[in-house]
Amino acid sequence: MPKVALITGIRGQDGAYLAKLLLEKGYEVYGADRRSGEGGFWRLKELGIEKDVKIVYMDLLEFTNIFRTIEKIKPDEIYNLAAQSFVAASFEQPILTSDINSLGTLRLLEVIRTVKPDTKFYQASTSEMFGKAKTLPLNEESYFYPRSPYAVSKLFAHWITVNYREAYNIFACSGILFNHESPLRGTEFVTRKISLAVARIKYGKQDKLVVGNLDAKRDWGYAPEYVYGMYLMLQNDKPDDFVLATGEAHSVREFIEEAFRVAGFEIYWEGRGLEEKGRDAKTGKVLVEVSPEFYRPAEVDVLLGDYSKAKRILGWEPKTAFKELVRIMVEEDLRRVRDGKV
Ligand code: NAP
Ligand code: F7E
Repeated sequence: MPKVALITGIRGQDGAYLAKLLLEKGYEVYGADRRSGEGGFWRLKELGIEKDVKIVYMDLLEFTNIFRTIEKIKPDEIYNLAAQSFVAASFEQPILTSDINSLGTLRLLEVIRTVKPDTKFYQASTSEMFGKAKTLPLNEESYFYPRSPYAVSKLFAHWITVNYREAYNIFACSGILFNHESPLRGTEFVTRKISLAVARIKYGKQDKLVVGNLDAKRDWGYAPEYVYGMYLMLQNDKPDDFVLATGEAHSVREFIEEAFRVAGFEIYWEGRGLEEKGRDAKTGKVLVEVSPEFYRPAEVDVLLGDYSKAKRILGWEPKTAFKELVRIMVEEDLRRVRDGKV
């Protein structure tokens, strides 16, 4: 009998990569979809697995819906990847963000406790929970100081996962993942916004890239490697919490410079703050501008992770370094734009 996995957030970046991995491992994979519109399965299509994932309708906002789905499927493993995951939007929709991310996780755990307590549970926690970090690098013992409604909502989900493990002996793991990116990343996130803009600029379909805080630093890894870490957590002897990261931080500015380099442009910077501009070294043309529209009410300046526990216990390590990640993303977007596939 194949193992049965239920992935919430199947339309998202991680949902697609994780589904592919679990299918390759022989799992029967169910993907929970809240039916947010047509065209949303493009990631499963790009990975060639849209016919292999069994789609079930399940929204984290509706308890009875979750109850019936889990009762019917009886999954061995649940990966809770569904979320209102865009930090900027969480400032506009804080209550919805909490309902989905915090209470949605609790609803799932309550159903597991009631219906199938031997289900292994993975919670998609985040480095955003560290927020205004006092010391770097950050590990499982570091202090949490969330800086957005998103981060606060995820902190609730993290602790309720720990609590259900301790109170009810549920095999529940919290993966504290630092930013992980790929060509399947949503275009609202800064890395993919940059890679797509660079490709469009290269092919004359866009004039410039407009961004917010150029100095924010993140620990950016490659998403397919991170979903493998999620899988490893649920195969471990005992449930626990793990940081997955690369151990390197780079700024948005560096990401932009490297992305343009991959496409054959050299950028130089001029001005400061909102007046700062990135120009093409050959022509002087403005290719990058800054707008307050993309600044956040409270920013997380820098995140840098220490993945030594995951390495020691799970044997997990990141393989794709920063420049390689940027290259993968920009080259894929160059191909897509050239072939009219965006
Ligand atoms: P993503 O691309 O934004 O995908 C999230 C998915 O959740 C979307 O497919 C969305 O469905 C679904 N969803 C939203 N609200 C829902 C609801 N009420 N009921 C059911 N499904 C709902 O996110 P991702 O980058 O793959 O990240 C996966 C998870 O890891 C998220 O929980 C995120 O917060 C967390 N995380 C991500 C990173 C990262 O760097 N990527 C790092 C740490 C943690 P629709 O398509 O229908 O909108
Ligand atoms: O922002 C700055 C922005 O939106 C990264 C989610 O997956 O990772 C993600 O959250 C940084 C921030 O990701 C723009 O202010 C500058 O400092 O790509 P992002 P995020 O907020 O780090 C974590 C780990 C998650 O858990 C989340 O779900 O880049 N930035 N200019 C910009 N950001 C965006 N989006 N757009 C800009 O124009």
